[in-house]
Amino acid sequence: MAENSLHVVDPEIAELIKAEERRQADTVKLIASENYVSKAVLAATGTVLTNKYSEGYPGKRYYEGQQVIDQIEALAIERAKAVFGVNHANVQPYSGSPANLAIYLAFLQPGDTVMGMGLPFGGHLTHGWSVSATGKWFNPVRYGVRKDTGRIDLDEVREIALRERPKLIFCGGTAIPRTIDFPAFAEIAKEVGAVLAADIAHIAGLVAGGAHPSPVGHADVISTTTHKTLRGPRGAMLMATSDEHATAINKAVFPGLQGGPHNHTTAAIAVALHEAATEEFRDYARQVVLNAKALAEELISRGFDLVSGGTDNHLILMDLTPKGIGGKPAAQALDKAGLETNYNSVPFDTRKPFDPSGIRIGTAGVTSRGMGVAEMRQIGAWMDQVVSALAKDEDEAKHVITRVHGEVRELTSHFPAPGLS
Ligand code: DSN
Repeated sequence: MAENSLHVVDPEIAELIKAEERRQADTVKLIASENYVSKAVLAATGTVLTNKYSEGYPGKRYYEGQQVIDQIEALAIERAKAVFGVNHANVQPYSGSPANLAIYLAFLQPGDTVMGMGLPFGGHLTHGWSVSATGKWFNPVRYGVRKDTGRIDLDEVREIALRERPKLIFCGGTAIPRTIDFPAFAEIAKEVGAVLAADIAHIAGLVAGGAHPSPVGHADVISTTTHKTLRGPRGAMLMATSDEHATAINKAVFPGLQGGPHNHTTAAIAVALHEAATEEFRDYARQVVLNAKALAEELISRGFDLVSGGTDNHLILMDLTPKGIGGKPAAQALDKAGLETNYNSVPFDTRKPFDPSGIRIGTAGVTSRGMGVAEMRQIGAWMDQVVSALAKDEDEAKHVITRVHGEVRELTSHFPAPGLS
């Protein structure tokens, strides 16, 4: 009803949402952890399901009135099990960090040792980084990548694990451009008696779509957000194969860490998983990787220094040091030109995290818009033009940014983003 519409009730917020929609439509989204969800996922998110409390799990709740919610959550769980080939799924974690915290609560005591990839090497805060509760309340030990290859050295990981005897090992992270060797991590975890957690937040859509090996059968628990390459709402899931691990995880999520699940998000996760089970999604996942490889090749041909020399997945991490410019000013200039990335530390970075040497790029969003290899080559050229101009001269950079911004808007007008009107 018109009198209840957002525009009437709160025109200020309505206008801001419209402005953000316009911004998203006009921008080339290259943030590796973002995507565009479908109209169906958006529709499920904005529903009356937000009105309902459902502490507990399907069939065992602490509030009445769960006749419908139980069916929605059960459907989301079944779809997660089918898409990822797991025996158990918990679709309630509010997002990736709470999901990972639940793993600690399930398997560790405060002070126990956790091993994860260091944040500047591509790990996540919750893998035991010092500023995170996981680094303060547990004993973190870290692995990184080799300086010469930019890749994880599994011999080094094994050495650290044998020395430190962690109870929990995380593999996966937020800025890893290469395939994660789940079987090798599983062997190391088994050797030291650790629980292996695969954090596939970034690559979940690629795993679901068959474009990255699956951790199933190797990792004891799998953690993922649902909104990155998987293209669902802001949320998370935890998955396990064994009953024992699943029971520990379920108890940790509720009542260990969380209260009522966000039922509107659960429904949207179910919709996203329904979409992820299609052949169309498999094509998308394959294209995400092809696009990342094409963009990486273009950038390398233009003299950019890519960590590990390229990519196997959706993600590119570049060190801008050879271009004579920091990651932050580069990301800011690219954003002004309509190319949205984030500044990021690179392995062995000598600069601070708030002003690091690199930028991180991802191809999930552009692939969801239907862009392909030709567009990736164009985007690589634009990035080069903006960064090179910025490194040379501020005035010249202004002209280049204005020109590229116009060209970006022309390109985006031919590739409507899913979910946007
Ligand atoms: N913030 C996410 C990312 O951008 O990778 C990780 O939590």
